[in-house]
Amino acid sequence: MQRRQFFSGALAGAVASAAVARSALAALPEPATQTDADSAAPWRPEGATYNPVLTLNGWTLPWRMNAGVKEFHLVAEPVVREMAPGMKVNLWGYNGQSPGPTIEVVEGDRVRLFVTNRLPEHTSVHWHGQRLPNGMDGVAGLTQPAIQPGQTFVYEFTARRPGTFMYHPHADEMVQMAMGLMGLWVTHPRQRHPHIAKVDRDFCFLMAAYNIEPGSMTPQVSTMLDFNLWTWNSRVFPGIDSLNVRQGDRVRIRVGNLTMTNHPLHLHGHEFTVTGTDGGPVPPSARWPEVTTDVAVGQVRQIEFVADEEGDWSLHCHKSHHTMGPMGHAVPTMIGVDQRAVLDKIQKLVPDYMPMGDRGMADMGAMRMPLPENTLPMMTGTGPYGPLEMGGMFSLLKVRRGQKPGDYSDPGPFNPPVGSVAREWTGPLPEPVRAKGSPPAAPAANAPGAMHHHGHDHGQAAGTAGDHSAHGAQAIEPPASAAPTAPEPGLPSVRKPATGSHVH
Ligand SMILES: [Cu+2]
Repeated sequence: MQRRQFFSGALAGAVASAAVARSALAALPEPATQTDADSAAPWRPEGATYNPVLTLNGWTLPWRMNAGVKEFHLVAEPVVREMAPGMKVNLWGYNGQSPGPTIEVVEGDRVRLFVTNRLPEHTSVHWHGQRLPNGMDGVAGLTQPAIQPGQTFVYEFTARRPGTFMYHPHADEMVQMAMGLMGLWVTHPRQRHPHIAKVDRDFCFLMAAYNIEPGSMTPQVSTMLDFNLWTWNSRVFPGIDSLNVRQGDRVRIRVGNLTMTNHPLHLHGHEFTVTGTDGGPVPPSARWPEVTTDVAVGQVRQIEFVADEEGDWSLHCHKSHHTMGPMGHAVPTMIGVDQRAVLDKIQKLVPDYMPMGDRGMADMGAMRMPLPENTLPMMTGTGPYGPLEMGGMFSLLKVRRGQKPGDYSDPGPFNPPVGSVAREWTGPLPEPVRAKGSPPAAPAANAPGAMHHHGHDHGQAAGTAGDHSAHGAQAIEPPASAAPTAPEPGLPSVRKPATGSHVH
């Protein structure tokens, strides 16, 4: 689907009547816009020698070349962003979308950026992380007058450093960023750089947080800390596109943080290194392996790895309330509380009251609770095996052997090899090792794994025949090598991983 109005089209039509009719704006490139929330295919301008980035649920802003200068036109304006199917919000963005389009150039490029303000208040654009003349730094009041509504300003500088940067207003900043006014900037190295690897896939996204009352459509702009929507490119799970790669690809993910808190970004199934920040490439001697890296406020992190394990691997913020939807606040802890006794009384006062949370909150993932209009559930999403119970900053790295080079399309759910999926076990079990002095918990009435262990004869301590008849019919017999073995006598009951034991 063609979602963009490319400048290539505008260039070809420069002498067409439409351009004449717009003579008042003849000096300005036509502003390209985008409202579709799908990830646009990477944009490779003719003659480009770099591998372009894919902006998750976003796009790259086309430029026009004018006497050796790359000209961009950003329009700051109110936009409607679909955060996930079922929720649309009023934000401020650039060129039809929040965040704005990614600006993608090459080290040494001369760039000219026209910024038109169609917001109801003044603004400016700060080019976060760039080397530039002080007067191009975009701090309203300090380095330039603010851009008043209706005005167009021009910024011009040379993209001197390769790396990942951001752009955002430096005028009424708290309000304008709380409304989603921001974007990413990628400068590719002009030549082979000793600290910048060639990658097969290059993804980027920007983290933003919003506070939108359930049932409403516009962020509360005076919020300082208590945000309830944790977004990547102003999208939340399950509205965030997956990162689809070919097995063996070297993958780079560039992440900027313009929220008001840090986000420990965690990738499953692979180790990565941080190869760059908004300060530039990290020398290889200063890198170390991680599976989680913190992206603090106002920072950019580039992570890189070889995607050598097939599967659907979670990529998410490790703050668990950041992988939840907007209903996450003000839910009392009810674990272990039997609400049945008071339910009648509560429902007399609050007829819609639903008892929940007494066994944890996973019920929320499956429950179809009545929600205010335009509000996403707190925990949502469904995988091949059931509800995912996620929201917010969560997506998938999909690694597939059969993914074609350069093909970014979603390959669908992973089809794991037979026998490689965790499954219910109803055979004999080793006695669980317990902390000394803790009383055994009463088995939950609905827990199929409730154990009936007596004595210490591990070989025969399995559930009774009754257990097997209750839920053993569909049990999968594991391969012989996977059969649990009794701990060897004489070994300590708590073992360190170094012993090679598999008691977890
Ligand atoms: Cu987070």
